[in-house]
Amino acid sequence: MVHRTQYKTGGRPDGKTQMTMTEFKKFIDTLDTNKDGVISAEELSQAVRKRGGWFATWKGNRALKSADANVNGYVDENEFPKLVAFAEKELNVVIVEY
Ligand SMILES: [Ca+2]
Repeated sequence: MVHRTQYKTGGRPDGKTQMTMTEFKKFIDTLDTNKDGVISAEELSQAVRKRGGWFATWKGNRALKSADANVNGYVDENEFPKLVAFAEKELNVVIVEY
């Protein structure tokens, strides 16, 4: 197992934001603006919009569809791995596990 401690969060040479799974869960909590415990399509869209980009809303809706395995409009704990994949792809976040 490789510990990539040489980079601080946000300081990666590829410009991506690096965070641990724990940090990522805290980050996801901040996306849950109405605190109902699930990330809705709108909340995910807001997250993408915050990161900028003129096509952010479109991407957010599209990403949620790919993350929302049981197509109920929300991403729950069971779908968390897909949320991780979404963040890595769309939010320039790299999750490091240790
Ligand atoms: Ca919510």
